[in-house]
Amino acid sequence: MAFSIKMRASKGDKHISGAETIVMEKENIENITAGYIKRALEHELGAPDFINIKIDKINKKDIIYIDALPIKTINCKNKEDARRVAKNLLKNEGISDKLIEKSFKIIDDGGMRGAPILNLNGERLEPDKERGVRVKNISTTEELKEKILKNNIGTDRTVDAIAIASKVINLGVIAELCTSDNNSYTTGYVATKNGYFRITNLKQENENGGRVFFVKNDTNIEDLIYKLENKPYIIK
Ligand code: PML
Repeated sequence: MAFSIKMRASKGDKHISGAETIVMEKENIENITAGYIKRALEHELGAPDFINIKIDKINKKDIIYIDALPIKTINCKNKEDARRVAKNLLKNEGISDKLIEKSFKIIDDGGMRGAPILNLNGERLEPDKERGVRVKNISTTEELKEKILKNNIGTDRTVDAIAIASKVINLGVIAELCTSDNNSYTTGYVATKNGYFRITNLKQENENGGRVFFVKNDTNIEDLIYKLENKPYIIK
């Protein structure tokens, strides 16, 4: 048996902290959980009003192991430059200018807990348009985390995001566009089958953040959402 551990914390009605992992031994649950609670309590916005810890047993044989997408950082001097880079990466995947504009507007408007799923006609496919879809049941190996952090390939946020991006692309999502909802974190990314492209200055400080998933028109949306939320993935 393995276990999925998830933490989310909020202050007022704002989500301020979240983390999750999959552990193979039940002996590790206590330590990880304590670390997550500490992380939530020490949040820069002050202690949360609400912390939710969820621990689910999962079958080891249900876990899918995949390689992380290759990570590349593209340094851009300003937001205009960064958005042009993001746009080109998305256009290469057959996403139209109009749809790219629409997706930038969604992330810039901010305020969504999850991500909308857009098909190539620009239609929103997720049933709950307020909430969007959240990718869950993911974990990165310690080796991947170390490789990213020790070699300065990315940050803690990269470690969390590479898990999401690698899982969604593995499940057939054409591309993901993301900027951080952290005020001061301005590096965002575009993920495609060709890699995880970190793009500096994809937003300016204090602007909203968000993520969008692009899928083919013939996607089986119920199946995709079920797997995005429930299928356990370990990214190595
Ligand atoms: C990066 O790799 O540096 C970009 C990470 C964006 C993470 C978005 C978030 O904050 O959740």
